[in-house]
Amino acid sequence: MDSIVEALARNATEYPEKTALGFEGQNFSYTRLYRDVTRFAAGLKKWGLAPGDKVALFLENCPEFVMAYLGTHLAGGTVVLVNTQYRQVELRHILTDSEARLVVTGPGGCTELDHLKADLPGLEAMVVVGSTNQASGIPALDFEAFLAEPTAAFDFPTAKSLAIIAYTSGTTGQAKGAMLLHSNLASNIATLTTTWEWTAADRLLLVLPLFHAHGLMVGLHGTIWTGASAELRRKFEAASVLETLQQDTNLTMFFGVPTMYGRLLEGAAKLNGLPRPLRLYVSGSAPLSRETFNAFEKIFGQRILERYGMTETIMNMTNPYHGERRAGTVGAPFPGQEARIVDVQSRQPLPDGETGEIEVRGPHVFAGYLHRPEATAEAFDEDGWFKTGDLGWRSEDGYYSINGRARELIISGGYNVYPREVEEVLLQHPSVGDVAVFGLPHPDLGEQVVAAVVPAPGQPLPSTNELAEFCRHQLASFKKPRQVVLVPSLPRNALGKVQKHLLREKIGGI
Ligand code: MLC
Ligand code: AMP
Repeated sequence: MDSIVEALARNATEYPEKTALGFEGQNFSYTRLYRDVTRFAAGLKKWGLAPGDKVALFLENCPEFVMAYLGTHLAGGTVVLVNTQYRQVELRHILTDSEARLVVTGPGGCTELDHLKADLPGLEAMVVVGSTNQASGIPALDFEAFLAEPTAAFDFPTAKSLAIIAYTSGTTGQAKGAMLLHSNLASNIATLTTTWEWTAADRLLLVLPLFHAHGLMVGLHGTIWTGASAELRRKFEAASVLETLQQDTNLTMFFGVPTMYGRLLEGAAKLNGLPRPLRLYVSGSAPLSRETFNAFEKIFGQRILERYGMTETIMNMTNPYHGERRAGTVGAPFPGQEARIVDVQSRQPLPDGETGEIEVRGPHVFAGYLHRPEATAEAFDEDGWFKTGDLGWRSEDGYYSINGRARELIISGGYNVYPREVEEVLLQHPSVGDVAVFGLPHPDLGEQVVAAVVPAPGQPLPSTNELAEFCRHQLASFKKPRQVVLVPSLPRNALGKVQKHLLREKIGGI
């Protein structure tokens, strides 16, 4: 099986009436979902999509997301994933860089994109889920009306064709499009589903956003691959998840980021009765604290399985399904994939117990960054090892732990924030003379975005609210600083580089 959409087609034959997706009271059987996917693919063909063309999804969780995602693959297109919180800066860059011809979005996205019309000459149309009451701008097509009846059978995508472009930032502040092939998606989900013993009998509560790897390439792909079911939610809400955990007796799995587990624990303290244990609770995308792991076991009666992934590599490592799930570790590489720890300078492998950079290799690793051969070359060594930028070590009995990052990255509630991108926006504010952005611990989000600001001479002093609002107009709102500290100057080393560890010490006391 070379692609997820091929697995869907197979399951439409094998389990025609079985529910693939549930969403707000609607049920999509495998037959119905495959038919809708085919109709979206036919709509794309009719519209004029050529193989290899890019279709961006700027859409919150809903069945239409799944139809457009798999329909694009069936039509031979490539999907560009766009976080629905992204605003002008991110949208302008991603939609231009990816050369997307079409965007599938909702009414909110439609308005947001209309403002950018002049900057997006390559964007030919929007397919809108919901009302399309826009005044002017980029042509908007109604999702239902866009669907068409196929006139001929589709070929499934080939293993080496481009399935997804997923943007992930770097030290430069400009996000790079990670190119994932169908073979990356298929090989990773094959080893993951086998390892976690995911079968057609499973039912997943899927509350993670589908526009990132965790929700899409684990939650949705695993469901379709195995012929299982998923109850899809528009978004995560602790109270409604807890209610479902108590009431839906067919549920077998839940996947979340650590912030979600923290909120479930808070909510469970107020519950009458305990949530039902599931077959599998998985956490990833950010470090799960030992406290949360232990408290969850105490209250939910289950040890969370922590795994480690990345946009460029999908899922790298997992704690064992059988055997010890060890708190504070991410387990070992999935079968068929490799990992090692190397010295950051010499790039030589290190012995167990020593901290270095984690490198990974295998069929799950992406094909490179779109239009960026230099960044791609830098990310790999000559033997094909991919440099993750995560620091970690391996125990003698083979468990990996992540204990730092070689690159500047803040992970807030499972979303990545690259300081440079926020700094570039803040520097445009007239009251900001100089700025350094970094992360500090936060009880709910894991880390929060903090800005140390040197006020510009002769300008009014900026406040946290004012700078947060300034960012919100241009960037995803989760990137805005939650704390702004005014400082007379930034500590710099002899080379002029800001010493953020000193700011973290001074401002955060760590
Ligand atoms: C939302 N907000 C956040 C935030 N999420 N602020 C900081 N960090 C976050 N993660 C802000 C919004 O901007 C908004 O601000 C306010 O909180 C309310 O928005 P909301 O949408 O109602 O928030 P909430 O429901 O509380 O969202 C929290 C969350 C969400 C944890 C449910 O962040 C989430 O779904 N995180 C999952 C991310 C994820 O899937 N990551 C996987 C990446 S893949 P304002 O000011 O506008 O009101 C990957 C690879 C791997 O990393 O290994 O998996
Ligand atoms: P992204 O680029 O959004 O895919 O984020 C990937 C990054 O999330 C990784 O490089 C890690 O830094 C982090 N990450 C993912 N899973 C874990 C985990 N279980 N523990 C610690 N960090 C993690």
